[in-house]
Amino acid sequence: MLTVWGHRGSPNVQKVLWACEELGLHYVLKETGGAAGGLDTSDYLARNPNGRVPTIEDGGHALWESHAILRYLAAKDPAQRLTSADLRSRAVIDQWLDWQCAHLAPAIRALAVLVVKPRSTMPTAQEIEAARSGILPLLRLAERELATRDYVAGARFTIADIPVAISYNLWKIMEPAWAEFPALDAWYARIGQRSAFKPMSGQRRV
Ligand SMILES: N[C@@H](CCC(=O)N[C@@H](CS)C(=O)NCC(=O)O)C(=O)O
Repeated sequence: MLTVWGHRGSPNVQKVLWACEELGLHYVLKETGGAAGGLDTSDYLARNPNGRVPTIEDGGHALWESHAILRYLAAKDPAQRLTSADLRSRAVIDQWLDWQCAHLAPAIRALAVLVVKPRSTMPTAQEIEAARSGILPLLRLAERELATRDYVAGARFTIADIPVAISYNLWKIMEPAWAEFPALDAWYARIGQRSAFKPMSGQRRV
């Protein structure tokens, strides 16, 4: 049995829960972080010295960092449904996982701290424009790529789709009227058909 520590409001936890659902894994979610707290206990820090969620434990082996967890779960699946046994195809999946983590997620977060997270002051129009200008080139890149294929890393759904979709969901929550990305919207609608998408259902969706 797999144990996941985290809470459903966390985008990084959502990635892991979504992958578990895709793979049909039985797991227990131990509510941690967010309103549940518990990230600073010695028990939790022994499993995850970084003190963040998600963390998993599988057969006594603890692992943290959401993308490391996605890679682990996908690689462990004998059928390799969410990854590829082919070295180059797997490297492309890794490329998009790293792109989301290094570029897209920080850009989205920069806007979220202005318009979603509680703040004592209203953000200025210039602050919002600056944050948008960090996101839009990245989404335009993704738009061009997704105009050429059905999924982020190729012709089928893989773990590369999960973080990008979670970031795109946050973008759509923050900018619901933005209509510049038809290929991204079509891909997101395609992904929304997946029954394993339900870990996201605690979040507002487009
Ligand atoms: N790079 C880490 C980031 C982990 C992270 O920052 N998690 C956030 C939630 S998304 C967290 O633990 N925040 C404290 C909390 O939720 O209480 C990962 O991908 O797992």
